[in-house]
Amino acid sequence: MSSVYVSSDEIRDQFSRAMSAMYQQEVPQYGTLLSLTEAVNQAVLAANPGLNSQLQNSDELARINVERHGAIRVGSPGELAMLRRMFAVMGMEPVGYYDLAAAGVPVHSTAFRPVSDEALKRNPFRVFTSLLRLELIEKVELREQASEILKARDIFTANVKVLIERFEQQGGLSAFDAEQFVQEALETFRWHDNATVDLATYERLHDEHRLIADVVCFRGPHINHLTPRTLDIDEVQRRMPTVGIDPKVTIEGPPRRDCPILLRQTSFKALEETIAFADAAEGKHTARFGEIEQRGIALTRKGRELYDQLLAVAKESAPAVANNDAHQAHLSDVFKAFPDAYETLRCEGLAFFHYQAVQGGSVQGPISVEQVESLIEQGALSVIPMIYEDFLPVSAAGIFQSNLGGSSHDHYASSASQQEFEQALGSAVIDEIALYAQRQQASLEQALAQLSG
Ligand code: OOG
Ligand code: NI
Repeated sequence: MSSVYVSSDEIRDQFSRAMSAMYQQEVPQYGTLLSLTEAVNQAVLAANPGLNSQLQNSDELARINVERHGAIRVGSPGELAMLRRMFAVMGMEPVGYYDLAAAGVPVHSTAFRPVSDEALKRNPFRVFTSLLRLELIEKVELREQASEILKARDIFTANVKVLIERFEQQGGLSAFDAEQFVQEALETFRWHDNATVDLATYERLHDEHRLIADVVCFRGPHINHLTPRTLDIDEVQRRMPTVGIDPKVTIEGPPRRDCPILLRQTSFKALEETIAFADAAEGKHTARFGEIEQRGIALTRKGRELYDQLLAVAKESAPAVANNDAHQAHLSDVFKAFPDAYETLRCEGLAFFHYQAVQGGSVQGPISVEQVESLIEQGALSVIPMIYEDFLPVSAAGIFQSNLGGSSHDHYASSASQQEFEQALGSAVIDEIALYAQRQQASLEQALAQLSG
């Protein structure tokens, strides 16, 4: 790509900062949560010099304070396909398929995110993107009405569409165009406190499912949360009430461990906001909330199967009282079956690592797999945990549910349809586990080449 163009990594970095600034203005509690997260991260780093240098080694220290994920929900295949093209300008590709219908939420989702080591280092900004499954609305008339309403809207500005096409034709954007792109793209995610429908229509859709009303009744897919990454989610959860934030009851995902795995998340409940409806009636809508996450090591398919299995065991034997302390104690108990030392995780093929050649080491000739183990023992090769960059369907459902006023809908037949999702998207989604495996393999090959070079 010619240097007259701004890199996609740069555009993504600018966009994620602009989005964060906009959301801080829209939802002041998000700013409070950012400050709390930063304070906790600083305290954790100060108390753990070992963690500090581990994060520095894996290039994560630099990214931790810009790291966020956001979430949006769209209503039609056309919207999803255009979003794919918009995120491509920022070097973000659809990774993973998440079926939420099984958990009573009528959507299926992917995460747009950067995929290469380099791009992730620069800014790992991700957007969890859900497509409403109108076919799951049982009442035919309501389904058709929702579809008509969605047909009438265009969630993209005219200029952003021109700039996306220009990017696709030229293979990049100039600095001037990139700046325009960021501003125009931001419009798609902005909050509007005026609905496109009258109050009665909103209420009918809301009665079917609050999420359907959220997607269908507004001009666009407002960003519904932005999530900073913390190094100690238990501490943030504990401190949330001290800054006036009311967290959801339990932290989603695995329990606290010496070697954190996958992803732990918690959120604060969605705000009730005043809306002007198309018939001039005033009403309330709740959609936007705050969330924090703590990320750990990425698991192989074998590791993921063990995680899913233990999570299911924990759910079946869950304590009657649903408070976080009891929930976490029970999880920790069940997860004793999951090895909690990096060396064991690696040797048992449960998790992914980056390999690095240690300076000064050198080996003659080609290197066999058996030698890799002895190179690690000798200290010529070092291994660094690879961070999980994706999401978890059960946790995501928990985050959704905590913001749907507790009304659960368990009547959606579990009918994952990745094919339909990909058809709407206009491309296949990338298999996240294959991606971690490729990155691990590439790092090993590079390290070995350095050692034998
Ligand atoms: C998305 C909820 C899922 C996560 O981090 O798992 C999510 C939504 O509410 O639109 O954000
Ligand atoms: Ni989220």
